[in-house]
Amino acid sequence: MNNEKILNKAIANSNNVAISITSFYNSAVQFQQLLMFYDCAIKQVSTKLDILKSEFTSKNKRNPICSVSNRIKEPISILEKTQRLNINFSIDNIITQINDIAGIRVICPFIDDVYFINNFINNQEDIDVVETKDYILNPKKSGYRSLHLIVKVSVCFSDKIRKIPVEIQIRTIAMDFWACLEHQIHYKKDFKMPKNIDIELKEIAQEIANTDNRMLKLAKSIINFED
Ligand code: 0O2
Repeated sequence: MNNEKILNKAIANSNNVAISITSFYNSAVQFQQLLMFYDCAIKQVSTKLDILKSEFTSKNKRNPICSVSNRIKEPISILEKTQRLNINFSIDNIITQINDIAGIRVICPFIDDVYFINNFINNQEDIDVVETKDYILNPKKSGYRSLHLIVKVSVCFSDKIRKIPVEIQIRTIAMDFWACLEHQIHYKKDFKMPKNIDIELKEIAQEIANTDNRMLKLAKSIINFED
């Protein structure tokens, strides 16, 4: 190959590298902006829950919320989910097909408080509840209990209002206790859990649910939940 040909090939290759770096950079910028959208939606919902907490505190009323936490799904978990759903890892697919990139978890004292928070979320003008999964009424096969809402939060940006999906998990302290410990026990995903462990975990979930119901009954004999 003469020098001119080698030079031309090098230029062509460097153009390809430049193009792929540019497209990688553009995707990275888009991805970062996408995560900012989710972060803003989390802030909007969290602020509403904070205001609710402040209102109850100022009125000296019992608080229906113990704690609120949030997370944005790790990029590696987003990638795993696209593979599980058998879709390409593209910004468009992430926006339209994955609803739990932004997650908020609300922990309540009693089961009735979970449904109070559910009503509160359903009554917000800037939040559309698009799906409700009641794993309290219909627990998962594992024994997992929680109320999951997939919502779209209308967030005002400088150019337009965007509807950002957020998954809100609402559960009692008792349900959270089981879910956190079960998650730790199931931490090693590649380890095949012996069947008896799963059976026992499910039984424990039932015992905890019975205790949760007894606590609610007890509380209702003392506290007026409608108040
Ligand atoms: P993380 O760490 O919370 O991000 P999918 O959303 O497609 O994965 P599905 O069944 O449609 O699955 O969603 P669903 O039922 O709303 O539940 C998803 C989330 O609920 C999980 O999120 C967990 O947080 C929680 N969850 C569901 N089942 C169990 C369970 O058996 N044990 C525990 N400890 N948690 C559970 P991620 O994305 O898996 O994890």
